[in-house]
Amino acid sequence: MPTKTTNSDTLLIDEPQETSPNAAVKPANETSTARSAAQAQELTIYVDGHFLPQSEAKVSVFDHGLLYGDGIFEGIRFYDGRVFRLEEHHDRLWDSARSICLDIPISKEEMTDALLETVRQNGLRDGYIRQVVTRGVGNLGLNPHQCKRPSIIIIAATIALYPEEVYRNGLTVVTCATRRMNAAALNPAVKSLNYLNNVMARIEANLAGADEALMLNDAGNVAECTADNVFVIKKGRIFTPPISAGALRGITRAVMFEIADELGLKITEAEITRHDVFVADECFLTGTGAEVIPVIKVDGRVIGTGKPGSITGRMIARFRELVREGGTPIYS
Ligand code: PXG
Repeated sequence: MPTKTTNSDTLLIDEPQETSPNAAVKPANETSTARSAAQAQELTIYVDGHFLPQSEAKVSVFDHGLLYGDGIFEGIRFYDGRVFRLEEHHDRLWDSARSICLDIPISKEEMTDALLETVRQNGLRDGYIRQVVTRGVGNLGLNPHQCKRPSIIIIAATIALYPEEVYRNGLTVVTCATRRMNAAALNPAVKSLNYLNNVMARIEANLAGADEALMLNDAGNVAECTADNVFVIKKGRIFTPPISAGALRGITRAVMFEIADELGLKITEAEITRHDVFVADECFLTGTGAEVIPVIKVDGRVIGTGKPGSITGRMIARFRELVREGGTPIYS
């Protein structure tokens, strides 16, 4: 029997809906009202140097990003009019690009300008940015040599967080059978548009009625969750899998090391087994979407007291302060 879940996604982009094609059967005045209401709700999207209403923001069906998942992305947050850790996200985007031999056709400075302008065009102060670079238009063969120019897409939207009670009560996680990709097949450090490995894991979590899936690597050790890094706490010490275990070099993960330092706590990168998770005093996940979120049950085992632990609480509290300190100003 599936356990009750929070029934929430890490990332619930508040996407304005397009009018249904069936709207045409409505009386003329109602139709035009519906259409203008939908247009008023439309986001402005950046596509290859143009700012377009979302209904016109399109890429070719011959784009290899669609045909093969050939491309890369970043998910970035902004808080109170400032982008959090933009430089780190761009460094990772450019590293992903280099790794897959994709030349991003604009500079980091130009990308920053485009990204800030996209947020401004949408008049947002708090939200989430999806930055995508596709391989571009090619032919139906997978060889990218025909793809002459990568496409850049930037979407800025509001984001629905997990409800606040989840941060107070914690998540339920299950280990999934889908293993995190082996670095020799496709290095999980590349934030590629091919997220099917994670999607399959996420489906397993859904089928099990859990909030997230714990992904193991080929050796059977903990790698990460589908869009989050994993931390466990035992006797006041914090542990997280090393990058070599198949964990993404998460930007929120790196912030945890900074916060731990500040709080006089130690994070050790170590091989973590499911047993280590089961017997942990506390467990939490980190990611741009989820931020820092407690886990209270894994594979039916209650973690610690079954309530988010005190160290997790301190990490969350400091993280929430930190995201409002500094950052790249959007409106200045
Ligand atoms: N692991 C994986 C596999 C990820 O994709 C993280 C860990 C956390 O990294 P950051 O840098 O965000 O702390 C990620 C991040 C999505 C989505 O659409 C996924 C991520 C980020 C934003 C949105 O679910 N992945």
